[in-house]
Formats: sequence, C-alpha cells, structure tokens
Amino acid sequence: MDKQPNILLIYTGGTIGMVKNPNTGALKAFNFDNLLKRIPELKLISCNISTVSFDEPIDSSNMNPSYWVHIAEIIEEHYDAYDGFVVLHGSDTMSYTASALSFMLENLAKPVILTGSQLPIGDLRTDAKENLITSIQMASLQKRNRPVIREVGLYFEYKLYRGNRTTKINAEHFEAFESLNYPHLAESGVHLNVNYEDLFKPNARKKLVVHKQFDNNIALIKLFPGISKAVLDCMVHNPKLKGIILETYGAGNATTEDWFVDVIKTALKNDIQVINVTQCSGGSVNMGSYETSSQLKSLGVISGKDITTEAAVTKLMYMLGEKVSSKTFKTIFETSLRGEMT
Ligand code: ASN
Repeated sequence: MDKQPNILLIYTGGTIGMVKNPNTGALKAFNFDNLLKRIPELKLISCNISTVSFDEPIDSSNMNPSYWVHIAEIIEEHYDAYDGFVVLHGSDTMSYTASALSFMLENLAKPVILTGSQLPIGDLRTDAKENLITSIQMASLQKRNRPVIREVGLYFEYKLYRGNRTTKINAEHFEAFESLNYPHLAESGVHLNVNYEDLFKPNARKKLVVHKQFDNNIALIKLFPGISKAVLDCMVHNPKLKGIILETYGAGNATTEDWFVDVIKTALKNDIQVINVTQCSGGSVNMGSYETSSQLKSLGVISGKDITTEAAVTKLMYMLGEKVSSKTFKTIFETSLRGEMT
C-alpha cells in the first residue's frame, strides 16, 4: 500500500479559528489546539496531519508582506518532509496572500492550499469544517506517488481555484470567492472532480526557490469620473513611488483629458512602472481597442491583461523587490509567471 501523505496545516488566523467573546459578541482568535478538537473527523482522512500556528493569529486585514515571508519560510523549512500544505487564513485578504505565495514559491511542485471560512468553526451552521476537511483531502491527492495539485490553490465552498486568479466577491455568502478569468481546478460533490487539463504544470526537475523581497512603494489608483488632478499629481510626485496599478474602465480605458495623460507621462518619465488592469471583475485589458486606451498604449503603459488586482499588486511588489530592470520590466510583467494571466 502507498504511504499516507504528510500534510502540514499552517494556522495564521481568520474567522475559521475565532470564537465569540460572550460579553461583547466580538470575534477574536482562539487557541489553535482547540481547532483540531472541534473537528474529530480530521482523524478519518487518510493522511498524517501536523500543525504549525502563528504565535499571535491575525485577522487577515492585518496581513502584510512580512507575514507572507513568514508563511513561505514555514513551507520552505518543511518542504521536503511534507507532501502538501494547507494554510488557514482569513478570507478578507486571502486572494492577496495566495497570489503573493504563488510568486514567492518558484518551481513549487506540491500543493499549497489556502482556506478559511465565513462563520467561525464553533458556529452551528459553520462552513469551516467542510472547507478545512476538503482542503486537506485536495492537498492529499496523489497520482503515481506524486501530488496532483502542484501550485498555490484556494479552496472555498466546494471549489478549488488557482489562488492568483481569485477575488473575494461576497462578504456574507458562503460562496465568497470567484475566479472569473480561469476555470476552477477541482470541485467537491459526491466525488472530488479534478479538472486535470487546467492544473499548473511546473517543471518538476527544478528546485524550489523562495523569493522573499517585496517592495511596497506602490499605489493602487481606481479611476472614477471626476478623479482629481491635484490628488494624482501629489501621488506621482512622491519620490518613494516606484509603481502604479491603474484600475481602468472596461477593456483598459481611461479619460483622454490632457492633464491625465500628462500625469501618466510624468510617472513613466520618472521610471515609475504603470500597469493597466480593469476594474471589471471579469475580462481583459486590451489597449488600443478604444480611442480611450490608445494613448496609454502609445505611452508604453504595461498591460495587466486579465490579471486580478490582487495578483497585479503582489506581482508588482514582487518584481520591484526582485529589482527587475526597467528595460525588461514590461515584457516580464506581461508574461504569465505562475498562471496568473492568460
Ligand atoms: N475578517 C476575517 C479575516 O479575514 C474574515 C474571515 O475570515 N471570514 O480574517
């Protein structure tokens, strides 16, 4: 008989491990040991589960690059001893962490599955148990003694997605995530159905490389009718700024007013990377398809294509952290590094 896979559960915080303060009703993190006690079913899964917990579990609104590095280092340290990793994480910024980890873990050839829940584990109607149990099962899937999932995934409400393709779309529904530009990787029903064709296929001969430098001197600017020249001017003249994610309309369109074109020109002249992503949840930037995006294209703005904002933000911080040269920045950003764009 094949040996049982070893799964490492990394608890970072989030609603999944929270309890209500009986006096105030506010949710706060609780001891991770209790989490396993609450789910005796975990013993029934045919795998060996070990756990590591953040010393101080956090609400994922407090997530930042140094926590991403901490999670990546736990994975790096235990990479050879485990067949798969499940990261328990708050749902609010889970798509950012999943995207960041995908860029940090180059040549990843094992599953790293993020999951969480909308209701705490102790709640009567909790979604935490199903999410946790099935994530562990997904991470345990093996074919010819090799993990089936070999990328950073996000499992929520019966679906496994490519992590860097997801966005949190609902603050209340159990179905809280969506991946509009890429099919889900697997689905849980009576059977676990894996969509083999769409799984990421890493080069298994290459060794895991963990990248740990992020540069967060970036801005995320969402366009809206009436956006102020004075405010944008202030931003692009900030000497620390190294990159801008511009959330444009539709297929990458923006106002053609002279002052706006000048702001972008100034940014590019000052060696600030400008990435065009759409504020639509699905679909792709296609600069040049309308007159209102042609000016951005001719200025040399980088196309985010169909990338999510979460993946664009983390990819920009990652590439700036890696000190990718200005000459190659556009070409590399417009290339899919971990399946984050089509
Ligand atoms: N505020 C929580 C978090 O992201 C929300 C959740 O996990 N559902 O940590």
